[in-house]
Amino acid sequence: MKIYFSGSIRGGREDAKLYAQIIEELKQYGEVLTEHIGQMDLQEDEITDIQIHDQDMAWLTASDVIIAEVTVPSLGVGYEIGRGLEMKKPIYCFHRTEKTSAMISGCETINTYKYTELEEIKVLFEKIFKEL
Ligand code: 6K6
Repeated sequence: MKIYFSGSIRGGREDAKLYAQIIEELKQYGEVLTEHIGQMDLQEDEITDIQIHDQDMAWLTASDVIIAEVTVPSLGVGYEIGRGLEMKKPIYCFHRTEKTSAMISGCETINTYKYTELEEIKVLFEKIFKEL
């Protein structure tokens, strides 16, 4: 199972530690293609935006499922969700805010979950990956 984890980078890094914890949890279900999302010390200088986009699109295409933490609003995460939908990938979005964008929660083919604790995500992952 190839897992594409999506989380904010230039949209804001306040949840980076949480992304790392989610990625660690996801690893028991398959290969996480985007482990760098949880890195605390990002080095963006060594890679161009074109390289970032093209590599991520290749990983997105290769993935079997997309898991996105959408609490911190991010253009890149929204773009990946939209492209993933076009590719008919199963998509699961998680947010801690009361609401997330209506374009995410209002899309019937995106599975959206509100949660408060990482523990809740762990339980949801068990259910989700059993059904995939
Ligand atoms: C190097 C090491 C870690 O990150 C880098 C360079 N930057 C990016 N590398 C890989 N994917 C990226 C990078 N910047 C954005 N993305 C993709 O867009 C990720 O897959 C995220 O899910 C999403 C974040 O978008 P923004 O708009 O918040 O940056």
